[in-house]
Amino acid sequence: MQAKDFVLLSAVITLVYGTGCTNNNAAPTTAGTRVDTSKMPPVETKKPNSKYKPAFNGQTRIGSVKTVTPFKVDKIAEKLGNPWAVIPLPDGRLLITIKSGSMQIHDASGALVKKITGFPAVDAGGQGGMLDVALDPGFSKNKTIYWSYAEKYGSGNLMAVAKGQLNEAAAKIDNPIVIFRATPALSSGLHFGSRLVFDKGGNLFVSTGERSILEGRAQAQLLNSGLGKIFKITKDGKPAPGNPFLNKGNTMPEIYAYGIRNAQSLDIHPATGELWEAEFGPRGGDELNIIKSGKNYGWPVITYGIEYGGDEIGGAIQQKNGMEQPIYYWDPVLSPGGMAFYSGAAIPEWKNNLFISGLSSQHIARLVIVNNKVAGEERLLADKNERFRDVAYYNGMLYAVTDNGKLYRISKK
Ligand SMILES: [Ca+2]
Repeated sequence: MQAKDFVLLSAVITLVYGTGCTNNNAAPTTAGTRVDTSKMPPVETKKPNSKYKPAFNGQTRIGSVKTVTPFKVDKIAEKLGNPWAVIPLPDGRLLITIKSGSMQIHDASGALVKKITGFPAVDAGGQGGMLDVALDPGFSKNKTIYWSYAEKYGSGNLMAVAKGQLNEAAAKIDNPIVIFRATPALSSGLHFGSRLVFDKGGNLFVSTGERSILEGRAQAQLLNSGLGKIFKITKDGKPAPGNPFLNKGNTMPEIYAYGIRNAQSLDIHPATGELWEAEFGPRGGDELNIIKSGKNYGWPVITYGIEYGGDEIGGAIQQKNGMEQPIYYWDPVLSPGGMAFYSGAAIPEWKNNLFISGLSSQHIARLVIVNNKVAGEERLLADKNERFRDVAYYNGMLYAVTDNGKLYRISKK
């Protein structure tokens, strides 16, 4: 073990398990409960799809970790149809989007409180439909919400972002208005993204995909196309001040970062304030990235995956100057739905860990993060045999929705 590895490992042990003298809230700290992640085999045991090598140690198949604090998993609702997103309201109730084109509010015990209608029509074929939702930072007073959806547009379809106000009874959306469209429209039922997350400055990050078809895939590298991008917009859908491609000629000024394949996963790290993203790659190339202004995340030029048919992609390269490396990747894939950082102290070893819902992988990935690298991975709820579409954090608890219409709560026992 090299000196730098020892420093990292010590940091992992300290972060995950605390030290007896400095952290009274830490999990049990006797020597027997400490886990040396470098000696635990990775959670992934299947053969990788590609023969590619990671750019650095720990970029894939990190050692596994295991939660020691007792926690419980409760299925608190089912038969929700196709829920796509779950977010907490300020009072702890849950706002859930339904892919067919509506939303509903459930109380903290899972009971349905209200169905919300009145949204503009969604294009609910394939991966399209009602997608993500975010609350205005002033939601408690202005009742404004923002949502993303697949919209029929021109002769094709695209991902649009709209906003409106929940009416007094929270049963209808008032004044719905589209504030942004990820143009151009193409005809495809796939890779719409998307997630919405506000930054501390009150601007909205929006992720989208490249629509899967080759015509869209190539546009992930083009700065005059809204496909395969991360955007940063104001509450009115204008380019956010300070965006990297403002006034740069033939560019879309709402773009914040590019070279994205299909990102259904965004959250802000609670300690660093940085934007984290996970995206569906090709076969064996799902990625975790930290998104920075103006950066190129490489798709479809560099990737750790191959086509689902087995062919290599482009020049079959994984690294290129001017293109960002993922901080982690999965081969075989995770199929990342939504993500949420755990920011509370109820389960101390989870503080600032990242949880990502897995679709085809059928579990929730828990990632221990140290110095912006993945330092340990655990699979949660793998016994449920569910495609996890989204995960949310609220007050020490995690909530997750599945494609099969179930709502789970994960909390300290
Ligand atoms: Ca990438």
